[in-house]
Amino acid sequence: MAAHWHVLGAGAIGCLFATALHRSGCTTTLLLRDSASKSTSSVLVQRSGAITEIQLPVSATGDNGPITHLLVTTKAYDVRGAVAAVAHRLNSDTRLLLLVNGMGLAEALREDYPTLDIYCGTTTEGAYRIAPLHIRHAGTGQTRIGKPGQTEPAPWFRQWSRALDSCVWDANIERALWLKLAINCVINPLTAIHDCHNGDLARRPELTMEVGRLCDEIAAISNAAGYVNAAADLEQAVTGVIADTANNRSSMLQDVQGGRRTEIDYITGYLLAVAGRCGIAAPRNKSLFERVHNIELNY
Ligand code: KPL
Repeated sequence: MAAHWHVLGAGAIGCLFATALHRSGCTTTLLLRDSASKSTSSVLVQRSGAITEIQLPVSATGDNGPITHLLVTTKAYDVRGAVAAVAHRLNSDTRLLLLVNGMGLAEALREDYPTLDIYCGTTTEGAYRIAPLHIRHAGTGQTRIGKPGQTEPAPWFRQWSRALDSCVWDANIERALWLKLAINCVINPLTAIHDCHNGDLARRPELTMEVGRLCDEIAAISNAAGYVNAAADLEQAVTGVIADTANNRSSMLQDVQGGRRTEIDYITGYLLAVAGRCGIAAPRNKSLFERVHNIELNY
């Protein structure tokens, strides 16, 4: 029987995956802080100009039904609070899949809920929120899912591979998460600080030089932390993502433009913590970290 997924974090990625799972035959419920006594909500997904409306069941986080499969797609800084709001609905059989920016949160959740079965993922699907429960699916990407130390896919994974165009089980998910973190450490703060599209990092020579210097610094940290493969391919990987997402505004730039808190603590902040533990100096990343925090202070 298909698993029943509850989705915590009804932003762009949450709505995209909730509707994809629903279309593939899984019961998929959106968890909302306040469901206003509604039993369903319509989610609008815009693709190449066409809009599809999908009715999804909704449940208030404070309701009581047990949750067997929980997908968490909130902002990084909301993860622990959001999971705490549904903790009374979780048990030792619950599978939790964390698909958020940054790193460090799976470890935090494992400490908060030692008996919970926690998986991690990363995606390059391009989705943007236009309005509450209204998203644009701008580009198909790949989703990688795994659990540290688990080589075989989890039983529920088959549904995910059916639901998404490209979804793989990654036996070394930590490496994938680190590479994504490294890419975000370069693109997100630079675009937020310079108020530019991702593609400008390849078009403006002073920014392209800074991309190179940051990649060198992050490669040294990656090496020291044991992510040797990520270190070797980093600049190529970053340049590839800049080219593929040239017309995008990074999530951090969107947060800054919207006057919202950014995820810098979970992206560059996590990298700096690893650099500190490994005894590697990271002045360029430290400077970006401080500059993004200064922008937030001036909202
Ligand atoms: O993940 C992203 C983000 O904006 O958070 C990138 C890959 C930089 C695409 O914009």
